[in-house]
Amino acid sequence: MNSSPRSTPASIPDDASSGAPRDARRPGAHASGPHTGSSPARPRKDGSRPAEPHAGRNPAEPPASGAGPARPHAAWLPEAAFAAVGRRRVAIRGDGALVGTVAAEVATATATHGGSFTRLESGSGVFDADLVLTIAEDDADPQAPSSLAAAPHAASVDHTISGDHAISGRGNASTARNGVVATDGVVDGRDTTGEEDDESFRVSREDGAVVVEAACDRGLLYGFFHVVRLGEAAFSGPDLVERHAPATALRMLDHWDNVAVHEVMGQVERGYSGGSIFYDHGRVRTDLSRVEAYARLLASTGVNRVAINNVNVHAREARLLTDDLPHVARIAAAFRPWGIRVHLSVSFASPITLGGLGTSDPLDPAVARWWREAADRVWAEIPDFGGFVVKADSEGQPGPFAYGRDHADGANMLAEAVAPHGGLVHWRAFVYDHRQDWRDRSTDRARAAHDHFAPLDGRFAENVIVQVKYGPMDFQVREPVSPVIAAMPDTRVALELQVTQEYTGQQKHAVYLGRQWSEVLTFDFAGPDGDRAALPPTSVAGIVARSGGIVAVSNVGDDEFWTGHPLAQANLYAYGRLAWNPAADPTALLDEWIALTFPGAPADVVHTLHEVLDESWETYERYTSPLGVGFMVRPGHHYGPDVDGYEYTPWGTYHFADRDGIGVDRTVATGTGYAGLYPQPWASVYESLETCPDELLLFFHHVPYTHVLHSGKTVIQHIYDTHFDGVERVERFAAAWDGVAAALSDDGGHTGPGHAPRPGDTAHAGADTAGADDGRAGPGRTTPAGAGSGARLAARVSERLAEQLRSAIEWRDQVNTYFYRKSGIPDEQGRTIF
Ligand code: GCW
Repeated sequence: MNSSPRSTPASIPDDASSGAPRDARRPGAHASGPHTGSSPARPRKDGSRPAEPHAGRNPAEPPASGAGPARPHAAWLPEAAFAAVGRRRVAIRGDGALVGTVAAEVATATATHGGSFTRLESGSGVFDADLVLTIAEDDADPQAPSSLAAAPHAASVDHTISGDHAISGRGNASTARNGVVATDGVVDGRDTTGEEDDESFRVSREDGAVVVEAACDRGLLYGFFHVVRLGEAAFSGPDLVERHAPATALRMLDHWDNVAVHEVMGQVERGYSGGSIFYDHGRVRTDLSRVEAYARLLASTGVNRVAINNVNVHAREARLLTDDLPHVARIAAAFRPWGIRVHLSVSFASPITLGGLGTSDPLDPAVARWWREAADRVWAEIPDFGGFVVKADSEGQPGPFAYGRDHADGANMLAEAVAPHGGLVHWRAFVYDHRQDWRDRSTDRARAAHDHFAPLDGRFAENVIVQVKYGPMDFQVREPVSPVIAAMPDTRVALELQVTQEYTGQQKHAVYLGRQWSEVLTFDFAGPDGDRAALPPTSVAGIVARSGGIVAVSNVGDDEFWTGHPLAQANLYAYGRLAWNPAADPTALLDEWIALTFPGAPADVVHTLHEVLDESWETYERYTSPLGVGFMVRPGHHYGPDVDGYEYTPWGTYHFADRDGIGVDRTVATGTGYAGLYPQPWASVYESLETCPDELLLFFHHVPYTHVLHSGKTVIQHIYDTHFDGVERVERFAAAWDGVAAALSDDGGHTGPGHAPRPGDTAHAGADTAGADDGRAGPGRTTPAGAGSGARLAARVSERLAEQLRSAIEWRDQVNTYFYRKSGIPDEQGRTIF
């Protein structure tokens, strides 16, 4: 059993330097509000439409006057990604704030690419357009294109989370000829918390004309981006009817951004992408256009909640809850047009530090009153505020333990304060003793969250969500899925992932995490034999989607490319898409990201991007800590190898390597008993050496170096082989990138920030010639304004790959040498070990 952590502040030495240059400070312009509409333009002979004047502008785009080189990269929403929609006659009908957002997007796209758009009055009946985006109307004419759909939730859906596949023959009455219904995954076919607006939408295509219909404006926004993602494919192929809905109502990103630059952790704790988009050296930024651009990117992937400050709430940050509320309101206003609600991380000691009370005891009526009044003030300022995120009694953060109370006492007191406003409390389960004695073999950090939280199941208030990291330790490259997720059936449980690559290469290494998250989400507590793609209620996705949702720590900063490593954008993209549809194929999502971000890129560039990223998670695993044992990183900043870095520290992260063997005995029979925290059959699967999967062997067992894995290799030979192979893979990635970098460098268009067409910008003008919209500056084309961003992106990736290779070699040599010296067993292949 773990003792309660003490509440002295954690001091984490950190000599990490930020992974990205700090020069990316010039934000782009932002959308100027809903477009008022225009009439459809007459088609040209080639089917395209002439451009029209417009008022809207994509927030990631620079002002027309042109900005310096540090304009934020357009990421997966460059202008060219809107070509298919922008070339068409688009009609929008309906009310709601977010309909205005969609209208502004369509106005920009059609003006750029030569289409047209019309904003229709509610009630207008038949209209002629290639794409209709409409809010469902109760009295609609059943024959009109806009009323192809009945109520979006009318389709019956299995009691499972379904993947993004079409379910034949289950559609409701429809005029479409080949009626099919697709769902991205709705549990029981309904919004599972009842708290959100209906976010679903229905898409139908008849003779190439597409209708997107949604009950609410949020659904229309998601439906619009769905069509953008599909590009031309949205308008071709057989007629169909599909319904799409998110698997879970709560799809959230947490920021670990500090308002003041923390002396150890900097502006963004575990941030590898420059400064914060919200704060700058003690202030909330005045110019939030970068936040608006970010909100737009997130909305296009389906994220709908953002917590804007670090869960380690220091003195300056605590005041976001009080003095800074007007600024928080400004941030909320930047997110609002994109359907995203803002949350704050709060300090449990706020009644003392901000309120001047003598205590923050959750059972003290004065404390409860202080929180109620604080919540009232927040919601008075921000009526759609989301709620509070709390890290309590963890790594030095204050919490209820100081008063002999437990986590349910603490969370429920806050829950009561926010309940009148429909607010949520995200209470983190990342609680362990970070002051343990390495000599004490009975304390197991992996058990801690379960030991603290499972006994509290059923005691948390309705609006408390217990937020659980995917693994029992701390975002390692490989961990078993946390047993806490299945241990609290009467509690709303959210899954927490880490998009910021703290332990996975810090955005210096190209590591696509979509495959890891997919493995976690599809893990079935009922056993290994189920159909992973079906995501039953016993799967991680099935459990969290029901009521808790999915949360991740963001990887974004004020860097030109948003994420330091430009290819780390793929992680942010895949996170949003997987939170919407946990059954999605992560490799397909990667390809989707590549296609959107590098539209029109030559095949070898596309191929290389795929090669570098697709199995990069497994590659990183190969050259770092083996077989699930974890850590072996430099303490404090967590970058680079240090096999014994944590071995004698109080943090509880050990590998126990000696001359004979390695690994942590977490069995029930002879170890810490952690394996027994899983339901059957997993408890037995992990308990037994015969059945424990190789990749988790050292997490669950201490074995001799000569232990033979299921793969047929000994543990020691596996360590050598994977480390040599991991480096060879990175060498191949770097060489492949070198081969295509020039293709990107020649080309400012498709990788650069989107920009409005300007006279002389022939690569974009008109965009009505096949291929012209890809922005490639080939022979005879004028290099578009913004040229050079492709070169900068290529150079940034090259520089990062060089560092990845250097670091991977260091990992390989330190890990191999360490285990060769410990074990004395040579490499079968006689390769160089030091
Ligand atoms: O992974 C650890 C990080 C801390 C972080 C903590 C947490 C915000 O090293 O920097 O603190 O997890 O999740 O609270």
